[in-house]
Amino acid sequence: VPAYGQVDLTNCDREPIHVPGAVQPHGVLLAVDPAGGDVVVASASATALLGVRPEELLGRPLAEVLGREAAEVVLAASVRAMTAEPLRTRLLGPAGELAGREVDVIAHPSGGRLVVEVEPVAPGTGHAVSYRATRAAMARLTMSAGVGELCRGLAAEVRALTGFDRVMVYRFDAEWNGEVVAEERRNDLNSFLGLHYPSTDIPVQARRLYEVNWTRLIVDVGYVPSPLVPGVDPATDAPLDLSHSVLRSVSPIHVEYLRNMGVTASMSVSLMHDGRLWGLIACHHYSGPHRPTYDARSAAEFLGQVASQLIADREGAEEREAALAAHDLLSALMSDVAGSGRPPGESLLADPRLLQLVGARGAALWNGEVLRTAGRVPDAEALHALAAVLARTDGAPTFTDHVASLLPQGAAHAATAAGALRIGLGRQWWLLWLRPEQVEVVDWGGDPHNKALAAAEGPGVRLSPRKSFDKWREVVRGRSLPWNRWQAQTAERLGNQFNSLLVGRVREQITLAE
Ligand code: BLA
Repeated sequence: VPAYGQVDLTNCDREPIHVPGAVQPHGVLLAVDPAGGDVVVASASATALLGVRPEELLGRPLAEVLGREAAEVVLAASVRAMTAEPLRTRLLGPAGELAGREVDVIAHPSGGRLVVEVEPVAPGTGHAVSYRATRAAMARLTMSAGVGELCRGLAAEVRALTGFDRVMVYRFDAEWNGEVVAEERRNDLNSFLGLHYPSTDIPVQARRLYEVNWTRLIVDVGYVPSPLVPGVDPATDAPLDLSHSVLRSVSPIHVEYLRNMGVTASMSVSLMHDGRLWGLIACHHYSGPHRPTYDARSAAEFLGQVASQLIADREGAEEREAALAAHDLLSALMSDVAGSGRPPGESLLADPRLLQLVGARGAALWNGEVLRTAGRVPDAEALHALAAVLARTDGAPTFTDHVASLLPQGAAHAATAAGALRIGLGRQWWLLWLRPEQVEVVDWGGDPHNKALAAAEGPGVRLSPRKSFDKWREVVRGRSLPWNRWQAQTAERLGNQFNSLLVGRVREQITLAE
C-alpha cells in the first residue's frame, strides 16, 4: 500500500495521488472482475455501510451487494466503458447503514477491473437537480455580457446548485499560478476575490489528474481514510488506479491546507479549454461536512464545461476589440504627432496615449543623441543597458516580463522596469515601454478581514492562504504583467508609422535645401 505518511512539503509534487489505496468513508468502493462479476477488492467502509467486512466480500458476486438486476446493468455497461450512466437503486440485500436506502451506483473501468462505487443519495443535501433547471442556468450564462460577468454567473449558479458556503472561479496563468477571478459567498465570510496563489498550491500531478477527471469532492476534511482490501490487486500486484473514482481519498497535505483555512468540506470542478486546464471552480464549506448529490455535481461539471467554452470565446472577442481600440488610438496619436509641428520624438513622448497604447507606466526614446522619457522610468544607464540587451538587428519588437533574468542589475529597477518592450527605429533609434513589477499592483493586505485572518494564524501553521500569498509574491517578485500579442503588434505598427514619418521629414528637409 502506498504510504501516505511520507509526504511532506518538499516532495508533494511526487505524491501518487491517483493510487492512495483508500477512499473516503461515506461510500463503498468495490473492484470487480468484469468477466465473472466477482468482487476482488473492497473498501473497509463496507463494514459500516453494508454490514459485511471487506474480506468477506472478496470472491462474492456483485449481485449479492447490489441485487441481481442492478448488478447485471452495471456489468453490461462495463462493456461500453466510460459512457456508463450512473444507476439509481435501492439496496435491499445488505444489513449496514445503507440497508433499504437509495444509492447511486457509479461504475468505470480501471486497469483490468470494473470499479463500482456505491454512494447513498443522502436526504437533504440534494437540491433536486433537473435537466430543465440546468438548461435554464446554461441559458443565463450564455446571455451574460463579458468574461467577468460570466465568471460571476458561473459561481452563482454552482453555489445555488450545490449549496457550498463559498464558490470561487480560480484561473491559472501561463506559469500555473492562480487568481480568484469571481466569487459567491455567505455574507459573513471574508472575500478571497483577487487573491493570487502560487503554482505549488495545486501541484503538477494534481493538475494532470484534474485534466482527466473533472470533479472531486472532499465531503468531510476530518474523515478517516477507508483502506482498500487487499491493498494491491492480487492478479497484478499493483494498487488500484483511482484516477476516475468519485470516492478517492485525497492528499493529506491538501487536507491540512484546507483545515488551516477553516474549511470543513471542499469540491472543485475543472474548467477546460482546448484539452488543457484553464481554471477550477473551487468550493468551500465552513460549517461541517457537505455532500451535494452526484446529480448536482454532474450538473456543476456540465455548467463548468459550457462556461469555459463561453469564456474562451468571449476572451477572444474582447482581445480583438482591445486590439482594434489600440489601432484607433495609434492612428489618432500618430496623426497628432505628425501635425504638431514639433520634432516627432518630442511630441510622441509628451503624449499620454503613448503609455496607454500598450498598458505601460513609463517610456523612453533614444535618437542617438538625446534620451527622452515619459512616466516612471529607471535612470539613463539602466535604460541603455535594457535597450542593448533587448536589441535586434531588424528592429522587430522584443519584450520580457522579467528584466532581471536578462540583466542581473535589472532587479534593482523592478519598481519601474520589471517588464520592458522594445522596438528599433531607423538605424540607431529605439523606443522602450516599461512596466513595474506585478506585486506592486496586487495587494492582499488591503482587505482588513484578510489582515485579521493573517493575524489569527498561529506560528505552527505551515500551510495557509496567507502563507501561499506570500509565496506567490516571491514567485512573481521582479516580474511585470506579461505583454500580449496585440500589444507587441501595436508597438511594431507604431514603429513602422514613426519610421515613415521620419523618412518624410528627412525628404522635406532635402527638398527645402535644394
Ligand atoms: C489540491 N489545492 C488542491 C485543490 C485546490 C487547491 C482547489 C483541489 C482539491 C479540492 O477540490 O479541494 C488549492 N484551494 C486551493 C487554493 C485555493 C483553494 C489555492 O480554495 C484558494 C482560495 N498544496 C499546497 C502545498 C502542497 C499542496 C504546499 O498548498 C504540496 C506541498 C498539495 N494540493 C496539493 C495536492 C492536491 C492539492 C497534493 C491534490 C489533492 C487531491 O486531489 O488528492
